[in-house]
Amino acid sequence: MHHAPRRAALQILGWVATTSIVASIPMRCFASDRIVTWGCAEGVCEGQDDPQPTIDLVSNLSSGAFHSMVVLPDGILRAWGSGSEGSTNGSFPNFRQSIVPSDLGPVLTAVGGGTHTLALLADGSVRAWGAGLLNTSQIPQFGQSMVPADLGPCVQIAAGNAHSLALTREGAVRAWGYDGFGQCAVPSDLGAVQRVAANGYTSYVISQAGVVRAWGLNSHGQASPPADLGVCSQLAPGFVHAVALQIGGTLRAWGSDQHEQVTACPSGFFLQVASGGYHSVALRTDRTVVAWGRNSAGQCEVPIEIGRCKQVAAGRHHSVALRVLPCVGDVNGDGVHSGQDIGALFAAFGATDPSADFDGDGVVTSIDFSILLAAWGTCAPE
Ligand SMILES: [Ca+2]
Ligand SMILES: [Ca+2]
Repeated sequence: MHHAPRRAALQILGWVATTSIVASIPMRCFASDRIVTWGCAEGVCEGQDDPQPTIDLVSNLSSGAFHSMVVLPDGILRAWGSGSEGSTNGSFPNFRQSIVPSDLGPVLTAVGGGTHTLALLADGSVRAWGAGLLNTSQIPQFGQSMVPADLGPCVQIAAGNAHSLALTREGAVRAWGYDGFGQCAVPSDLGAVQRVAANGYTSYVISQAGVVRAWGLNSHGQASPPADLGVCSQLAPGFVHAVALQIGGTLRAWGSDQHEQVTACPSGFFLQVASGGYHSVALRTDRTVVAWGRNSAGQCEVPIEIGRCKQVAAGRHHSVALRVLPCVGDVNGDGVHSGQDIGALFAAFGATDPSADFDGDGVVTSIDFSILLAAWGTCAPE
């Protein structure tokens, strides 16, 4: 393995990378040092768990139903999973959704639908590929990858199963692709919008005031946000449920509860939430990861060795997270050295706290403080 030296280094720091976390569920973890995937039991995945080649410095993790993507620092988009060059399993939808166009300019973000991919480029233009490059009105070719010629520069994008959404620089919400449930019929009274979101056959926005609106399929109440939802900053729709991150950092879920997507929604405080098909994944403020909902392929079995993360994403049968690489002296696990680490170390002084006990003698002492000072500034750049 060409990243064995780093694994060895992690082991020196007390990290032991393993490849099989839950014995009963085949999965591949630590496919790269940065990216961790889980779920993907045998027979329900085609490479979603295998970002190749190993990708290190990445940002803007996202997933479609059967594929995942990251953006490299120079704006290059990498994708893996179903619909790639290596797709051979006929039971998986192969519309080349994981094959990034070679002439794509620098990418800011990308999102995945059921079988298509949308990319927002640095110049504000939107590109799409995969299913829906044609509009045949036959599944799944509904024109969802036919970006409107008059779209203009955009600031955000979202993808449902077979439709696409964009928020233009001028503040308009545009939708195209499959409209069988009115998911492309953008309400005329949305007002100022800060975010668009989509999954399944439903579309969502968060207004500038933080109010969630939804339209399209409402088979399980997924398009009916709770009346007392309050101000929200993020929205993570699943296929027939939705989870919002409320302004105080708490989560609220609604829609289908068939797999306890709603009733198992965790309490506590969060930085980010993502939803796949029938499960959700969230990043707590301490950067640990929690997943709930349908666990048919192990998609909710968060690997215990995952450590702290900075972003999560979810597909139909898989989950994926971007790790904060562990480094000596990073007490709060945010990937950098700062005064917060010194404060956290002194708060744990004299106590048993593995996150600040760098020499592993079981107690936080001045020796650990000197180790922190010696390591100052050496965390890997994000
Ligand atoms: Ca830190
Ligand atoms: Ca110690």
